[in-house]
Amino acid sequence: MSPKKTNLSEVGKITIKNASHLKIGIIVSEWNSEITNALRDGAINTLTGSGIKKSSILVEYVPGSFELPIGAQYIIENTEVDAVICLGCVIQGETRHFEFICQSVSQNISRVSLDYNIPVIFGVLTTNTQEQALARAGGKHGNKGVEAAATALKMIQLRDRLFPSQNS
Ligand code: DLZ
Repeated sequence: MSPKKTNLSEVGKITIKNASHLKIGIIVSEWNSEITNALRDGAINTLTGSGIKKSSILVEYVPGSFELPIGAQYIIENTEVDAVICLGCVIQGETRHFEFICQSVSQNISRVSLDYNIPVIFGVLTTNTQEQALARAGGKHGNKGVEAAATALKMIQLRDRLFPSQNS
């Protein structure tokens, strides 16, 4: 039986303990900026809606999605963030660029997360067309930035449950 499909855009407001003490990094790819800026705004609204101060959300930019992992690593090494959200949009073109970028970004976001023991969230759209991307950046399929922010908050909740003394 297939698992129940959950659209995290519909999770609503996530209540998180000590939200006002949390710091979140957001790293945004400038490639396809109309889409990635919409993802960024969705993520910020979700975080502030859960009680995180706007001044505790650090937003930085990289040229393309390929640079998201090193951007996340720079943020982690130079700030005290509880999670980093990586936002990008890779649209299939006529060459194999798409495959190389998607593979590298997904593997390296995962690597940075495990190397630094911090949630680094994969909020990267990988679509065939710009229309499909727009539909997932505030259109009929929700906003992947909202989902990425909700995922970051859920991972922080998990950390706080499993390591309560270190993060209370
Ligand atoms: C070069 C490139 C191409 C063709 N397409 C995209 C894309 O759809 N989305 C994206 O985020 N970035 C793209 N890039 C740029 C690469 O991510 C990267 O910035 C460059 O290859 C330089 O390393």
